[in-house]
Amino acid sequence: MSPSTFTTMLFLGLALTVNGSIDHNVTVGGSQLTFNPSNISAQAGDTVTFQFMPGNHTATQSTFEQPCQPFKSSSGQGGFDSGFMQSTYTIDISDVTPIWVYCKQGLHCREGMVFSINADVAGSETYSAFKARAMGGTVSNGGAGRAVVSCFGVVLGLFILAEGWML
Ligand SMILES: [Cu+2]
Repeated sequence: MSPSTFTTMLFLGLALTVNGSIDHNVTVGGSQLTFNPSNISAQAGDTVTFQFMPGNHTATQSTFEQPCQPFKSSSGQGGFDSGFMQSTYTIDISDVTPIWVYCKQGLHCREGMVFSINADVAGSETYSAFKARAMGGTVSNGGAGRAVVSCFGVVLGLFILAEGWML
């Protein structure tokens, strides 16, 4: 590998292991309720290491359909769950199937504390669609009400602003 490639990889925070796989570092929490970076692509053989900041966060696998619920396969098998962590937690990537992750602490998921691996770049199942779903934007059971209320708030705000200009 050329020195510039190596420098670029250091810049991206990627660590190349001896067998050519990459360990992706993801910071969980900190000054904001986020995973940082919030969406990555990873290859089979790579690992993802979550580094937990103080605040009792988790990295818990979910599904695109239910971002804030723990993953359960059709056969009833659960996904990974770091539990409430203070240090690091590493998962192995076995293929490029999208992996959806959230923080199960309090309302963190509803506030957008979600993460994805190999989400669609375009199309319906993107990271931003997943995050919107987590925050209730496209969910019909209860989430829609919140979106309507905030939309109403914006309209009301604009109306008050317009009134202010006219006076
Ligand atoms: Cu959290």
